[in-house]
Amino acid sequence: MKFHILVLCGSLFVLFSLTAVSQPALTTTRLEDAQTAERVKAEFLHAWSAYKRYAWGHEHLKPLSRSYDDWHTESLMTTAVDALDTMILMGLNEEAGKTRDFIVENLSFDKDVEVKNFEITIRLLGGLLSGYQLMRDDRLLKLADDLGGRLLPVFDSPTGMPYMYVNLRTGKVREAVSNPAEIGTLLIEFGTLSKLTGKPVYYEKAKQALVELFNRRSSLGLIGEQINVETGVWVDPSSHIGGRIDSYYEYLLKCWRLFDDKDCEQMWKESVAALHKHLAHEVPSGLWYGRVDMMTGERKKTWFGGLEAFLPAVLALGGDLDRAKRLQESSYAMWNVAGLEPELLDYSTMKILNPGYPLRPEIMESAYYLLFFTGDSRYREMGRTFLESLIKYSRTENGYAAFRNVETKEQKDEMESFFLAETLKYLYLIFAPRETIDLNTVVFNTEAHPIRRTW
Ligand code: DMJ
Repeated sequence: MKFHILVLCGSLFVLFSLTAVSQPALTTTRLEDAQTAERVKAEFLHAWSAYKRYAWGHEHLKPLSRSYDDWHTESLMTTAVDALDTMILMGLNEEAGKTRDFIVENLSFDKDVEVKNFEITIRLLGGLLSGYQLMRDDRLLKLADDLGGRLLPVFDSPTGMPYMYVNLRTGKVREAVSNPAEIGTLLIEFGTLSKLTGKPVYYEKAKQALVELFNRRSSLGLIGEQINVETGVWVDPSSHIGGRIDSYYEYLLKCWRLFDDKDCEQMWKESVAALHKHLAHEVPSGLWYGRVDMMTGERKKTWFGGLEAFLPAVLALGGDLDRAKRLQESSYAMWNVAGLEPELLDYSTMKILNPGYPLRPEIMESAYYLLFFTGDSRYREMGRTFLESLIKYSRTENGYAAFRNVETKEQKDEMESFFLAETLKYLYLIFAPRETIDLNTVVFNTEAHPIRRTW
């Protein structure tokens, strides 16, 4: 059964081709959910208008000091590009049209700045590509192609695994000690760029990086936290699903689904089996995924945090609903220790180790995937908890503020672009009609930019 939804987008229209899945049945959205979706949209506009007022054209809003923060000496407009497709999904078409016009008229990558390849790829390249697919505006693809070409020198290492930094104008690269997330979270964006431009080089380079990393797994099938891309030697053997590793696993599964890439399928299946065997940890408080040595499998830490909370989404997408549900309950328990999510928790004691919270989206993302694949209203309840806590503790007069300490609720003068690109997008999708996005045909990159196989 096929649905076609026409979304007016300024003078353009966007065609979403959605294939309904057999389970669970599409349900009518209840009035309460529709009202909550509208509320999320209003909160998006509250944060977005503060960005426009105090940080327009810059990287990020600083909500407490009513100023902005740039990553480099010249801005790459990260928040504007990152937030563009959230506006489209929320039906804020006029605002999206204006933002798109501002981006194409003002954003240039011909800058003498040294950027972090991973962040620029997932936020800017991903945002431009999804914007292009949703708005059908060739100028966005042209910008993406220009950016992709400027990032390519990162892959010129002896192993083909990318350096961390590159100068957008000179192509000079730096920093050989990298990590699986930064090496292996590139193929959705570079692969899509190849498919849309007809230039195979992007796909080939990002795929080789992923395979080179996978090939350096231990005999247990595990990878570590840091590796030297020149020598191929592991620098830190700590194996987990948190920061520096997380989205490597996400992209193995998603690249199989998006590109029907059989190598990715095989790498995903082997890797996730090793995670279940060596990292999964059943303790009285539930199922968690901790930290082990990649070579020996010896358990090192009972740590889990906000970044780790991505895994239920990926497990649900891969069809493992049982583990996904149990792990999401653990993440929810972590959220409820302080009524906001800590960056790091010791799950053997339920004590918070790092009390920061930069407004991360992973726990909402997992609730959304589980809601989509199970239809269980439990995940809407979780969504309500997340939303209420954010409104209560994080909302400021001018946008939303991150936290230095979720226990004392001390705020931090920071609103990362992923709050608009991801956190509010997934919260919105939890309450919006289920058919807004079909997770069977749309693949979100790790920054929540929806990519469809239009090629
Ligand atoms: C985002 O930039 C992405 O989701 C990335 O995969 C992890 N870090 C942030 C959100 O936590």
